[in-house]
Amino acid sequence: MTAFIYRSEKQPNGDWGPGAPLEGDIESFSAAGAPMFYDNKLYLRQGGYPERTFVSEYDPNTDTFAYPDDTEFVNINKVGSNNTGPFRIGNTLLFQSDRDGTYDIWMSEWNEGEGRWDVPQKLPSPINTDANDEYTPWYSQANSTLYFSRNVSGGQAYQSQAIPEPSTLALLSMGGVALLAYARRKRRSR
Ligand SMILES: [Ca+2]
Repeated sequence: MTAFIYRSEKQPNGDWGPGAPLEGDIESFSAAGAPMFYDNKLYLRQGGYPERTFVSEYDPNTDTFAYPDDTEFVNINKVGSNNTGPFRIGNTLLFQSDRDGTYDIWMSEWNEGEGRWDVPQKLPSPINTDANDEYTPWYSQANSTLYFSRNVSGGQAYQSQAIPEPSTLALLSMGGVALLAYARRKRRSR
């Protein structure tokens, strides 16, 4: 069975139009999870387990999506673990992975010379915890904030503050000098 990714376009009157599946070779790819579109590339998760990240090239001339490929994720889709929930901003890719126990948020930098994402680094504490799952990273440029989920009792959303850009997290991961006021604030549950 194939799970399609649908899209809906906003109408002139402000309403969302009816959903329609993406067209192109992507039609024969069984996708799962929320995709992320960036710079004419659709980052998505293949259905089933383990969870792996793929990318599909969008052709604006034909309005079609190519069959997803995972070649550039050779360092991301580690065998024996789940690696998905991709969020790209610039040349930084954030994703969730359980390659080191519980789910954590990892980051990787784009390697233009090799045409693939570099060996990822796990974001430091207090973003990640050994005891709980952290996933679904989403970085907001508007307020320089990383949003993510942590699976604790009841489930809660977290945000970390004062991260000028995701690549700054690499300095923290490597134990570099942290010039940032670096804090976590738990959002009120509703
Ligand atoms: Ca964790």
